[in-house]
Order: sequence, then C-alpha cells, then structure tokens
Amino acid sequence: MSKNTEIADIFDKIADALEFKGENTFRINAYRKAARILREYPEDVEEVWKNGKLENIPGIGKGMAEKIEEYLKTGKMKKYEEAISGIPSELLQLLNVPNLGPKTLHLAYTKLNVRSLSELEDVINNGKLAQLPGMGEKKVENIKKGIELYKQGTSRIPIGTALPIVEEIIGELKKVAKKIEPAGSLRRMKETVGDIDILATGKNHSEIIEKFVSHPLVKDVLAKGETKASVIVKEKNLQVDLRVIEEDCFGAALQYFTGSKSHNIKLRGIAKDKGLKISEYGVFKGSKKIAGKTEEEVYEVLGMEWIPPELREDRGEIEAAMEKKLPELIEMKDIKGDMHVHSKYSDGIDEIEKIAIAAKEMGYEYIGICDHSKTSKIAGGLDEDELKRRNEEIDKLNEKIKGIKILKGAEVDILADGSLDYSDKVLEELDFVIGAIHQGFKKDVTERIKKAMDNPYVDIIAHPTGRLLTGREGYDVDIEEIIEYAAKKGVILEINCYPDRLDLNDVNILKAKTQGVIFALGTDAHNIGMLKYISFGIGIARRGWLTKNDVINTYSWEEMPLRRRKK
Ligand code: DGT
Ligand code: CA
Ligand code: CA
Repeated sequence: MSKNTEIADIFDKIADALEFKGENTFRINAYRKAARILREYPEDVEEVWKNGKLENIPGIGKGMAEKIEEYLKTGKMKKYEEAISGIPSELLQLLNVPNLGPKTLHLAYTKLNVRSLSELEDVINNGKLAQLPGMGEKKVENIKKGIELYKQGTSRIPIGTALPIVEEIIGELKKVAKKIEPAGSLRRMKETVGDIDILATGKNHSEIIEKFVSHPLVKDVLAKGETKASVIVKEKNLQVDLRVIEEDCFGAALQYFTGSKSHNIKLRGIAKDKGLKISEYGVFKGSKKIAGKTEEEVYEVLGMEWIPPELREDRGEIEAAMEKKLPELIEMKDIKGDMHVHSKYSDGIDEIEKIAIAAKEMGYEYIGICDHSKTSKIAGGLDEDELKRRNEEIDKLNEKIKGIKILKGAEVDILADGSLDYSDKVLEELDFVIGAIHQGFKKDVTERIKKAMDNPYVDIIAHPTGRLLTGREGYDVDIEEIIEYAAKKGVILEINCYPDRLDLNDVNILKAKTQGVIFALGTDAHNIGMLKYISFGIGIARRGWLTKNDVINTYSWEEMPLRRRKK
C-alpha cells in the first residue's frame, strides 16, 4: 500500500472517531477532505515530503502537512492515537455500515454495549435496538439492509482495485510464461470480483509457479502444487489462483474458467444436445477431442460465434451467438473524448490546460470539463462569476491549444425542489450540462430527477443511482421510472466510470438501451491520472451490450446528439 493510501486511511479513521464522539463537523470534514486529496494525489507523498513540498499539495494546509510529516518521520500520529482512545477498535469499522450513523452507533455502544458487528446483529434480532429512544422498527430495518450491503462490500473487491494488482502479477509472470491471461469475473469486467483466476502456459511449470508464489505482493501462500497455486496478496486480502495449463487445451480452460457459471452450464447443455462433451480440457466427441486449443474453436464446434467475455452471463448471448447476431461492442478505439472531468476551479487537482494536453495525448478530440455548481460548497462549487471566468479561460485555451476541443460543461446540482443550481440563462451558455444529485439522497429523488429532466438544458444525468461499490446504498430512487422518463425526454444517462461508482451498472444499462436511451461515458476524474478510468466504463458498457452508436463519446463534437441541439 502506498503512503498516500496509508495516511488517507488514518485521516479517515480520525474523522470517524471524531464523528463518533460527536465533535464539530467542520473539523471532521477537514480530515475527510485531506484523506480524499491524498488518496487521489498522483504523486508519492513521501517523495513530495522529501522535497519539502508537502504544502504545495493543493488543499493540504499547514496543520495537515505537519501531521503527514510526523507520520512519515515516526510512523505514528499523535492526533490519531488521541482520537481513537477509549473507542473499541472494531466499533469504528461499523461506521462503514450504510444507514448506521455515528449517533445511533454511539447510543448502541453506551446503552447496549455493542462493540462489534455480531453484537450489533444480536441487538437487532432480539429487538433491543428498536426499543432505544428515537429508534423504532423502520430505522432498524434500514440498518439491517445496510449490514447486508456492508457484508457484500467487504467480501467483494471493486475491479478498479483488483485490476492494477493483477496487471502487476501478470507483468512479472510474463517473463517465464508463454501465454498468460486473467480469467473469471475479472476478464468479464464485472464491477466487483470475489477472487482472481489466472491461467498460464509454458514449458517449465514449476518455474511459473515459483515466480508466482514468491511475487513481492504475496502475503500468504494457501496452496502450491505442480499445476496450481493459490495466494493471498497484501492489499485487501485478495485471493489469486494460478493454473498452469497444457498448451493444447488452453482455449478450453480459458473458456471454462472465464465463466460465468451460468453461461457454462448453458453451454454444457447445448454440447450435450449435439452429442458432445465440454470440459476444461476440450470439447469431445466420444473420446475424440475436436476443439480446445483456442476459445474460438470451442465456440465454433458448438455452432456459435466467439462471445466476448463481458457478455458471458447467460443474458441471451448464447442464443444471439447461435444466430450470429451478437452486437458489435463498443471499444476503446471508438472513444473520442471524456464527458466528465473536474478541474482546479472546483475540486479537481489539475489546471484545465494540463487536462486538455493529457486528453490530447490520449488521442481524444475533445474533453468535457465539468466543475461543480455553487451549492456543492465542500466540492468547491463555482458561483456564476467564477463559472464565467472559467469559461473565458476555456475560450482562450481553445485558441491556444490545437488538436483538442475543451468543452464548457458543468455538473450542476439538482436542488431539493428539483430545480437546477444555475438559471436557464447560465445553463444555456454552457456547451452541455450534467444534472446531479449531491444532497437529499432520500428525499423525493425520483421526482426531482424527473423535474430536472424537464429542463431542456439538462443534457445528461450523472451517476443515476448514486450507489457506491464501497458501501453506500445509493439514493432512494426508482431507476426504472428514471430510465423510462429519460427515454421519453431524450435525456442521456451517464455511465460514471469512477471505479467506486460504475453507475449506471450493466443491468440498468441493458434495460435502458432496450428502451432507446443513449449514454455518456464520464470518468469523474479529479486529476489527469484518473482519465484512464474510461476503461472501466467501457467494460461496464460492454457488459450492458452497448455498441458504438449507443454512446455519445463515439461521435465527433459537431455530431454529438445532444438534446439541446434537437430543439
Ligand atoms: P467471483 O470470483 O466470485 O468474482 O466470480 P467468478 O466468475 O470469477 O467465479 P469463480 O472464481 O468461483 O470461478 C471462476 C470460473 O470457473 C467461473 O466463472 C466459471 C468456472 N466455474 C467455477 N465453478 C464452476 C462450476 O461449478 N461449473 C462450471 N461449469 N463452471 C464453474
Ligand atoms: Ca474469480
Ligand atoms: Ca476462483
């Protein structure tokens, strides 16, 4: 784990502890903000400190810089020890349970002596929690839901966390393996993964296995045999399984271990109907092997087109492959720009110029700068004057930098009554507008989003469900109603590519596509390093069966089918 993450975790724990103790929100937010900045900062904080430049990190003031320095020097932080003193360690973890606030947790701790998840579940089941002042059945029901989410969230890992780990391991194994591929849910680009499955071929099996179990990321070796090994890596206790396969059945093994299980079960049925047998070793007619070296030939002997891994969920892909009617899925090379990037004007780290140059280097034609609007104060939202200044800067930069168009966008808050945070006149001056819920997650969200969609200047709705893969349940929103209304009004729905969000998800994307909705990919990048998150969005889009035409980022700016142009 990098020092950035390590210190960010400590700041977050301080914030948790202060929250639990009921201290002032201003101080709590200061730690949360510092944690977020460190987590997202592209450079190694230890290096920055060594160069004496800690206070140059935007948003890190003197007080926080001192605490960071103290930790880097001594491995300790006094403020942290002080904040957590007197609180049982497992208790603070529980603040990550959705729908369980610090006040309720404090009450459960002081009145019912709850110190752990299992004790919390006990007082829910025996009805004692519901009897506490201010609690009641409904609140407890919500906490119970939160616990379920929490349990899922802690056992599965977002693909954004898993993929870099896998790439590091595979990079190392490439030195000794002839072929090496990730399989399982990771290859299918599922938003979270339970464990990682890697397949390899090569002459010297034991050399590959040795290299794997002795990788610097490995914490524990669970099993080590001649063709298979399982390890736990340091970060997030993720389990990684490696199988070394004979080359002539690599395709069959890759197909088998990519799954999904339901996809495989259906294939097996189809094979059987044809008098064939399919296994991880190949496809067999009697005792004769008729396919197995490549995945393509496995699908071919079953009478199908090769199916992209992202589709293998038994959602109709097998039927489509038999009729040779699989969609031509969107790819990275189709993407002409990113529609959701924050600049230094709001809570991003980088100057617009730097973002534009980075986007150009990625081969983009345009980049949509979307800063927050004025009501999002903690996120540095812009008032009308600041927005005007930012727009003027964009105009100047567009003169100056050739080969990339910078778009004047905004991520505009949808307020409590469903109105937008800027007047129509201000919205009209922008190139495009993303409407977003950032407050009142449980209050009339469906109605508010629909009302926002009535405004002709709202082109896109940001992260439509608001869920976070690391634990937040999302808004109280009827997503089906939103999808239907978006289709009716011609509003674009965002696929937010930020790895904690991936919102809309695959299932909702497919639902929306079926109703004729189109989509916008936006990384929600807060620094240029995050522009690469676009690949997670493409993965989810492919899982939602999207083709090039379904996504506005594949159009040139002039031809982009924005709603404001169709009036
Ligand atoms: P995960 O790890 O929970 O994110 O999901 P997967 O899909 O990676 O599942 P995993 O790691 O349990 O197994 C990897 C693949 O192996 C799975 O996608 C399909 C295949 N597989 C596992 N168990 C079975 C099974 O009982 N029958 C069949 N046909 N395939 C299986
Ligand atoms: Ca797996
Ligand atoms: Ca596995």
